[in-house]
Amino acid sequence: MITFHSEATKLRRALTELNEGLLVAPFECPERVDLVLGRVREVGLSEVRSPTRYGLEPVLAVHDACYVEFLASCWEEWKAIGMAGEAIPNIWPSRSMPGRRIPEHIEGRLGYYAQTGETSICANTFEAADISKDIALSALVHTLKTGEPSFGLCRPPGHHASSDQFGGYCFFNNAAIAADQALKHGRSRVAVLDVDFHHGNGTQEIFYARDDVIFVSLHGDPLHCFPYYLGHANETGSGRGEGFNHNYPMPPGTDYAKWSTALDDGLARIRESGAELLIVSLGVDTFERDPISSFKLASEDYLDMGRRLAGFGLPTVFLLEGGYAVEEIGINVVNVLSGFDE
Ligand code: SP5
Ligand code: ZN
Repeated sequence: MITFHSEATKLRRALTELNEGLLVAPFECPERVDLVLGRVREVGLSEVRSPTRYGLEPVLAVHDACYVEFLASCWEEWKAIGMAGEAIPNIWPSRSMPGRRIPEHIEGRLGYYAQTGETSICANTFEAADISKDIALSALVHTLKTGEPSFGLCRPPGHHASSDQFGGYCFFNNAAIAADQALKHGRSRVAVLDVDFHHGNGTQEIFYARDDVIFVSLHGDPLHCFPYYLGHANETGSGRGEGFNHNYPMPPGTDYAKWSTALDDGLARIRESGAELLIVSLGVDTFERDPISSFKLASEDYLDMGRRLAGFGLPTVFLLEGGYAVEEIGINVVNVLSGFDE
């Protein structure tokens, strides 16, 4: 295993997250990176390398150009008109007001490009998202070249980011960008397996009508859990993509015995698809003491998860998504990776 990491992921340090009606210190904080990296070093998991820079072309292959431009300039524009705090969206195009024209005012553009209100845009958000996707691409390229597994210590995470909207702490969809580039490097089908507690709505949206990327997500049932409006079992893809999207929604309280049954089923779908590469959207917010989630996985379960993924036998790239019980995030992430390496 090799780890890709950059200190620059910590440049985004938002002050606010709207949670339970209060502005709190964000769960998705830079300290997460230190905890995971600290554990990688503590157990001697792997060499730690800096990412290569890949520019915006791979981003523009999956994200809308005006969305990328918005992310690049949002914070400066927000400050320029004298807004007092962080850029927090508070109005959106909605069912009764679909929003076919993009507003000029930054407040209107902010809502247009936002899915959710919990994620504030602050200084260096774009820069951190840009390096996060470079970490993902560096991990991908390493695995494509060597066949060896790799771990991208991505931050901010990516799986909620859709082609033209940020949300759920995500700005660029690292896994989607990597999957798309794997195809451009000659793979004909790639799998994204999303084990984060939350449905990977962005990844699903990006590949929904495509058959070259199979998306499998195990997550809290959207009837009860964020992101609420996508992730049901009957969302199976559209057009040529029909049969290449598989959701495994599970109720709050789900433990590893039940969760791992869904994992095995999802892996069987990936096997049938003939995918040549596995990208794992690795969130560990399925942990029993995660502060914003409700599954019941224990630290040792992550070792078994890693072993099962290794047994699957495809070249594998792990990309960090969520996981917020900060003291344990390092242990749980590295347990997956060590289990894989056994
Ligand atoms: C990458 C990732 O894991 N993003 C998750 C974003 C979730 N943000 C909103 C969570 C709202 C949870 N509210 C639960 C309150 C429980 N006390
Ligand atoms: Zn999550």
